[in-house]
Amino acid sequence: MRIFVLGGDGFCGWPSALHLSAHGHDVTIVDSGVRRKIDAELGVESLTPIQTLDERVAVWRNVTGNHIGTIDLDISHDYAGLTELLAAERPDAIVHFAEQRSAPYSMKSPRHKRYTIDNNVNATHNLMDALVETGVDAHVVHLGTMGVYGYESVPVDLPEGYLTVSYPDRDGKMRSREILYPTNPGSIYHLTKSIDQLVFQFYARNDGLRITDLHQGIVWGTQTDETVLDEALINRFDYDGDYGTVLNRFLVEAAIGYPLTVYGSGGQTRAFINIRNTVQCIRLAVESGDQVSGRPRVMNQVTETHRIADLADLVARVVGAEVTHVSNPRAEADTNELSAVNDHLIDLGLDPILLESGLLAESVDIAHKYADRIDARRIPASSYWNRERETNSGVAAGG
Ligand code: NAD
Ligand code: USQ
Repeated sequence: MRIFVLGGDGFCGWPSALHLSAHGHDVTIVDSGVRRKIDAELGVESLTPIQTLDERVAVWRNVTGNHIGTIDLDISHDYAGLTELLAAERPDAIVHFAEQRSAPYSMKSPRHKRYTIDNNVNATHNLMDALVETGVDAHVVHLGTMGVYGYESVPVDLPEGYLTVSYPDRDGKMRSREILYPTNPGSIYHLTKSIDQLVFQFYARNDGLRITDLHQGIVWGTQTDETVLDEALINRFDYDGDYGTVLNRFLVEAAIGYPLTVYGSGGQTRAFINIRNTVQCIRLAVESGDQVSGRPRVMNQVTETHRIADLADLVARVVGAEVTHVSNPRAEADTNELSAVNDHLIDLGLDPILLESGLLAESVDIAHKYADRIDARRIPASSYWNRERETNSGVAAGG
């Protein structure tokens, strides 16, 4: 298939592009490079030394003989460029990773809130609008997030996107219908994924666009079968207070003897998935596109759930580290339960890699190998959800 990977220079996009290419697909990466500019803004670098996108695809070609095209395009602001590209190339499928994906970055300041809304909502809407304008019948596979469901400790296994609700009509007769699961986002970033869902619902109904929305959990790990083929193909690994996700942060912290930063009680339960499973799920979603018609297909892209405090204990045990509880910069439930159905992807062939698989050792090795690239000053959180959280952190409000 001819596949566009929007955001294909990022942490999930790069290994997904390689995986799709390795499986015989004709891949083109579309990326504005904004994530690398944000690294510069924050004064931080990936733990792993990532090459430029041009170097990466050249090495991939040398190693495998496969060509991956690259297009430098901001899909949120260059609508004309996007329509021209779609009309010229007419892809069969489009994987849409191209959004600002950090919750803390989205909450840093009024500017960061507006940037995240502007970038993410326009990216998704421009893509829908451009598909309609050009008449390209590409299946869109979008990365959503488990966070759209919120963390309310409901005593159910979260369904995949839709909920059947019953309510009395004005004559008291019970009616029933399926609705999008009520969304309860915990950050501006998560809010954009909630808005994306409504955009998809509209364009599927109004224009018959074919869309799969993957509600993915927190991704851990770095390498995949494809990125290990050459050091120049290595994947990004974020560890800073804005972009580092919790398990990868704990591994880096352990590698340099920095006490593991559990926010609050650590009673928050979250969903997780290994990056090797991410790339597999993307391929399974793309290759099953002919099953998608009518309303958007929603699949929960998760393999397990864990309490943050348990993860810290696990890393402390495996790597040997101290655990510390710091004041939570985020306004979120201190404790919650979470369980989610993932039947769709399991039925398509997802083979879950669980934390106990031994792959943790791979990330530990990477953290140790590149430990001299870690800037410990970038580890503490520097983004607060509201004034109260900032005051509680001991940092002067506004500072
Ligand atoms: P990332 O920041 O590493 O990659 C995103 C890529 O998109 C970057 O290369 C960036 O330059 C590009 N991009 C952003 N805005 C763009 C625009 N307007 N035009 C063109 N390119 C643009 O993020 P990631 O971790 O790879 O996440 C990819 C997607 O998966 C995101 O939508 C994110 O919300 C979702 N997701 C990620 C995780 C995770 O744990 N990393 C979990 C669940 C969902
Ligand atoms: N946390 C800590 N210590 C840390 C970092 C985080 O205790 O050092 C806690 C947070 O308070 C939170 C949990 O760990 O309760 C998860 O935080 P995270 O930064 O790992 O993940 P999150 O902000 O939810 O975002 C990440 C990705 C995002 C994706 C989301 C999937 O950055 O793109 O959408 O995971 S999910 O969480 O399932 O919605």
